Amino acid sequence: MATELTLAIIKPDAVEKHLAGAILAHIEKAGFTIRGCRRTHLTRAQAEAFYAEHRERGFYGELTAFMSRGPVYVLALEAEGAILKWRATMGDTDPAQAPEGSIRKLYGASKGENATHGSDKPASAAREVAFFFPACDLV
Ligand code: 3AN
Repeated sequence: MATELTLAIIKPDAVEKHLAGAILAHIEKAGFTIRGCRRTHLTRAQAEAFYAEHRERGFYGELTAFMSRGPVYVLALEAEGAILKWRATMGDTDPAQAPEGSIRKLYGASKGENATHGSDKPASAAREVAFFFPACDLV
C-alpha cells in the first residue's frame, strides 16, 4: 500500500469541548504522521466552498453553519493507506453506529456534530489538502 496524505478536520463541536488534544493524541497513537496542522475559523463562504459537493443535500445549510460556528484544526495526515485508515479511525458518520474506541464513538454527538472530518477518496484528499495547505507547508 502506498503512503498517502488525507485531510482531517477537528470540527467546532470537538474544539468547543476542549477535545482537540485528545484527538491529536489518538491520531498519533493510531500511527499517522501529522504533516500539516493549523487552527483556523472558517467563514460561511469557506465552509460552503469546502463542502460544495454536498450543496444539493438537505443538511447543507446546517452543515456549513456548524462548520463556521467556531475554530477548527485542519490537519494533513500521512500514513500507508491514510484515506481509508483515517476513515476507519474516525468510525461511521453517525456516532451511534461507530465502532467502540473510534473517534466518533468516543467524541461525536450526532451525524452532524461528529467531531472530525476525513476525505473520502484520493481525488477528494488531493483537493481538500490543497484547499488548506500550500505544498511548502507540508513538512
Ligand atoms: P462523512 O464525513 O462520514 O464522509 P458524509 O459525506 O455522508 O459523511 O457527510 C458529509 C458531512 O455532512 C459529514 N461531515 C457529516 O457530519 C454531515 N452530515 C451527514 N449527514 C448529516 C445529517 N443528517 N445532518 C447533518 N449533517 C450531516
